[in-house]
Amino acid sequence: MGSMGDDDMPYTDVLLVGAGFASFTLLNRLRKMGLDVKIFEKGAASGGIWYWNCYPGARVDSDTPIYQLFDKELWEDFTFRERYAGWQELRRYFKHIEKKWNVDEHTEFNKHVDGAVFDEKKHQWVVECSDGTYIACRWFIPCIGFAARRYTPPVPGLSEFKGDTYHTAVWPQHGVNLRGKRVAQIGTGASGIQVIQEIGPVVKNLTVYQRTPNYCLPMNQRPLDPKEEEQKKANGDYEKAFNDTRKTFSGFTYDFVEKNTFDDSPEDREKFYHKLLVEQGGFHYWLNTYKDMLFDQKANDEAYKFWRNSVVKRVKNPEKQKLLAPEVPPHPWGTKRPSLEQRIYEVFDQDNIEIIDVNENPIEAVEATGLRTKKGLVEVDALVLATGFDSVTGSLAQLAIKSTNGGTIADHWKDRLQTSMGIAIPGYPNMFFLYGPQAPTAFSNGPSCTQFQAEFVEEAIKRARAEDITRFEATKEAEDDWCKRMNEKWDITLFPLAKSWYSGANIPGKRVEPLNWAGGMVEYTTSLHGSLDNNFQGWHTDKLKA
Ligand code: N01
Repeated sequence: MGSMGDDDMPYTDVLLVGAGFASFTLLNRLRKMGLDVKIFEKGAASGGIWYWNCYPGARVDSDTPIYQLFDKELWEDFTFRERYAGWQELRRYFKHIEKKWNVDEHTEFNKHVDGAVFDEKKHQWVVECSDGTYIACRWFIPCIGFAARRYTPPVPGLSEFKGDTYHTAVWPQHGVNLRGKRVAQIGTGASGIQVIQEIGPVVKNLTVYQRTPNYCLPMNQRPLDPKEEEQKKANGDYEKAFNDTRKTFSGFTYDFVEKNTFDDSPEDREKFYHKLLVEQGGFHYWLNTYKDMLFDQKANDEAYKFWRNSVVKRVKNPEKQKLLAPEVPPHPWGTKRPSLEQRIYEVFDQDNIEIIDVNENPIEAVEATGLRTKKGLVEVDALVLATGFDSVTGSLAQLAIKSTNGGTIADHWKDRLQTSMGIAIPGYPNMFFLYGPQAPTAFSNGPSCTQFQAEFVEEAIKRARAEDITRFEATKEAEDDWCKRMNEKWDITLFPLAKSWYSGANIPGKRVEPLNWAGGMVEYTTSLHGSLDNNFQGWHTDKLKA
């Protein structure tokens, strides 16, 4: 960073990295305060994850109306067409925001931030981009989400494959025609399930290499009637839904019920499960269920049993039944992210689909024409890697953002993941990050989490400016306290019993620890705002000396 501190360096009050929900809501809030705000986005268009997620079937798993910014200016003249929006519609929505809020005026696309260093004399960040340019800013706010670093497992011989290889996280923007092809796919997470459901019916054959079955839930997708949605808006239903998200554990409109699993008789429990799983669909079976489901193994076993029965009824092939819904659950129900499906079990059951359990039959090698296990070589034309991300921490840790104490964020996290309230890090003054580690992030509806964090950032900057504070930094004590609370919340749940990307266990060699705040949205936002109201408790605040 040779040119740090140059007087002719471009300057902006706020630099937001990434052009998704988080940066758009911040842009609108902060420029209303008279601040000069810029967005740098490495992709060619806005949408954040919805720019990259364009694989067949990519679709969100939060329902309308809460998967959007809760701003009347935006929702009054945009109506989603389905209960769960697909990637094309989400891109249409981002275009709507761009137009309505003149986002382009503030945004540079194809602009990749590499790193940053803090100038102690000026209380500014100097940010370096991969095109060799620099910009200075008072506030530096990465909004790059939890899935900005894709993961490809070290399968031997991957580069030997002569067919086409596609990773779901960087699917070609122009699309891929897999009709009539022989396809192999590794991975059955949220992305993998959606791809299988979409391509299964059109490919010649599909071999799925599964490590862990996904406990999928019926999406109960349906088209939305525009007139009915307008009526809901007029009745105040949208505003009510947005307000409800503030009161729940995960920023959805519903929450765990105030009952334990065995408070109900077996008959009532069956009825209740049926209502959640079959009638309501979506995440109701996960987040609107008995309050002990994610804490008590026996309660969890009941939930698994009911879910398993529902799957077994849909899969006729007995071998596939065992692979998709084993009698003994490999991990407690709901401790890995369940995917929402529309017809996945019928598709899995098709004769042109084979499931290979890689625990029994590890992939020995990828060869020029296909994948080899001890069962032999499966020849394919294309290979889909639906193998996910170095989730939650990988996004920020890959950037060369220097601490004022020396080292990078990756160095700061060498011995343990540590942040203050999942929004700031000691040694990183005037920097906040949204939808990242140690926040409700992956346990929440994305727009809820980002907007509630944005409200905090807006308020913190407002108060800092009102008091001429130019250096605003989390304290070490606040960070230690948050880490302690992170572990306390996590340890009492069943989540530690799953090998999941929620805890880093999906990446060989990555330390296993809680990556997301498991204490719920309400306690989270109360902690954030409490720190400001309590005379900046947990923050060092300084002014520039004249
Ligand atoms: O990634 P994943 P994803 N050999 O990590 C498997 C959000 N999202 O891209 O479960 C064989 O979930 C791995 O196996 P295992 C959403 O929050 C949302 O699907 O670790 N298999 C797993 O099956 C989501 O949860 C939407 O044992 C290997 C898969 O690869 C998150 O992003 C859509 C392997 C990876 O699944 C991530 O989803 C898409 C190996 N060596 C994404 N290594 C919606 O809104 C890994 N796997 C719906």
